[in-house]
Amino acid sequence: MPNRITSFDEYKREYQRSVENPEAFWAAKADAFQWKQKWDKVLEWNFTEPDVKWFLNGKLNITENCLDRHLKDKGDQQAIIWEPNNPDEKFRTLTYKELHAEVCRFANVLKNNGAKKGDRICIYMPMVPELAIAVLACARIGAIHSVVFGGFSFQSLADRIHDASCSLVITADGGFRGAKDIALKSIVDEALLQCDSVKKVIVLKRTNTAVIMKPDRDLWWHDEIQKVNDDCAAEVMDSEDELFILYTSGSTGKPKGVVHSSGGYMVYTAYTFENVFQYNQGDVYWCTADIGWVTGHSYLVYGPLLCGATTLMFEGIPTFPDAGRFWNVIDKHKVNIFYTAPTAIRSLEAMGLDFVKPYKLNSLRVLGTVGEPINEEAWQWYHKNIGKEKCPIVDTWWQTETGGIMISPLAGITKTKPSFATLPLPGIQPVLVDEKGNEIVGNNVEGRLCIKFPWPAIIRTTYGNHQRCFENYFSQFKNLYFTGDGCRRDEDGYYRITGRVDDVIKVSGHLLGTAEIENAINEHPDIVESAVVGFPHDIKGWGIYAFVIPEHQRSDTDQLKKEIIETVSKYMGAIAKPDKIQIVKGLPKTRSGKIMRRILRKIAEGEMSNLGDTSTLLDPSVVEEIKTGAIK
Ligand code: 7RM
Repeated sequence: MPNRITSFDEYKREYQRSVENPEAFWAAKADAFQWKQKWDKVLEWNFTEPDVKWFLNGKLNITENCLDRHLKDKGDQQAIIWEPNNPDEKFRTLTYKELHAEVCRFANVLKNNGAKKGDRICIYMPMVPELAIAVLACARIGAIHSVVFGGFSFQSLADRIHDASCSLVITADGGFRGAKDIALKSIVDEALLQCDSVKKVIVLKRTNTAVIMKPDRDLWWHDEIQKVNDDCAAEVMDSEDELFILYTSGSTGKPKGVVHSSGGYMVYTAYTFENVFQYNQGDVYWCTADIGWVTGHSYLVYGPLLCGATTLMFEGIPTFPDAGRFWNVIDKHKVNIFYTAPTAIRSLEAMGLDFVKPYKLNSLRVLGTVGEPINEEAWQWYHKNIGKEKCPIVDTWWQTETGGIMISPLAGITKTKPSFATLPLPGIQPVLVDEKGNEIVGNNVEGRLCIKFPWPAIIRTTYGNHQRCFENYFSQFKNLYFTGDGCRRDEDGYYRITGRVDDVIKVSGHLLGTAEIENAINEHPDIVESAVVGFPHDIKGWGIYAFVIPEHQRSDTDQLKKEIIETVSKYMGAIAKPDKIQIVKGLPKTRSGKIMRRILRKIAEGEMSNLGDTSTLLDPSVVEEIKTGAIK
């Protein structure tokens, strides 16, 4: 493998090269792929508009690199191992040859239904192989996929379909998750009452849930697939042609469509996959993320397939049929590399070691985490009980907007330190700045984490609104990409991400905007105003604390709280349900009417005595009332 780093000295040399001559560095990495036409310039960029282009005028199709390129040598190797929700159902495998054929067939289905290059296609599916096939089929024909996590509600789905004017939706009758069966198609039906851009809906049969098929619009996957063959030439894509949109929460009430392009994303996800996990040919690799999140895009589908890996896809949840399921699947499929979220580790730790003991876990070689800071205790538990003190843990820091892993150990190469993401990958130039944007140099310092030079998978725009991309990420600090995270650099130059410094919270590793949750709460007819903040939560990392003002006094407060939770589920999805709801008469506001969230955060954290400066409060008595009623 020409791109493989094998020692720490080599990492240091590669890092040095990547900073001194980024263009030569990335051109060498890109050379390993199949291009239909080579690029004529490696990089053009400014962070002021922003405008970043990689591998200019290069032509490619990412699916040829994920699939066709591997057919000769590993056509019969497993590309995907699929483990169903219910362990009694038989697992499925798809070789590279089979996956290639399925992707081509479904790409032809899309074409038959009018889809073409540049169209936006929404995918709202359970974690079955057809989800990966649908994603790749879009990429095959140059349609831009927008995957929406199957746990989002009809309203979240409608907003996302509408924002990108999707012409087609791919879904399933339903999806299995643990003991539940989610009726996806009926959620799509409800969403589409608000979206007239959608001309066709393709429905996979998975749960046999009864569905209503709308004539002229809705089609069964199994019928459509009968009408096509498996021959489908890959569309020629420019490096900078859009590959996908993925919505992510921000400080405003409306999620943004993060746009990634083809060439740079391909080079970066493959390079980081191979190096961070030190993937060896033949290894079975398992990333537990849903494809509805960026981790599933980059490290379940694209990164592994680009590297010719065997990637395991799991339909279920960690606690079904019991809390030993992850460990059971690891033994069953002899998983070598396991990548999951700290929140999952903490919740399984809380269930006790009896669920771990029956399993050998001796196939494991590398462990990884992603999504939020991992506390030292959870790290040690994972290291000792799952890795048997033999497997390096890669704590990978990155974002939807970065496309791929940015700061992380290389497994077995970088010396790890619990709760540290450690060092930047080659090509990544992190800087810490103070509130004014002055760079904080040296070690043993803390600041806001920014990146000062582009990498190939950097966000290109926010769909339909480039100004928003600038404002969100490039306007705070001149000529820097701002991550929204706080960060410490210790005496060894190691990075430790301390958490968000803006109005978004990471709940069980999922990014949620507080304003978005407030909007959902305010949909309840009896609520006039609300304010949402995070509070530290043992398992989820952060929990959701909502302060709500009802329009009139209601004596049935428990019922009201229940309705608020239902409203949030309905408008956003179950992941955004508040953990604590406090009914209040007023919110702490400044004279200009701004809610002082700083005060609410302190109260939610239980720090009543030290609320900081409250002199600008319009009505200090409000704070006293909130303090008295605070929920422990
Ligand atoms: C991949 C993903 C991004 C935010 C990011 C951080 C937090 C992610 C880590 C982490 C500490 C980590 N994309 N985050 N990984 N914090 N250590 N290893 O999660 O767009 O959904 O979220 O997640 O706050 O800014 S994301």
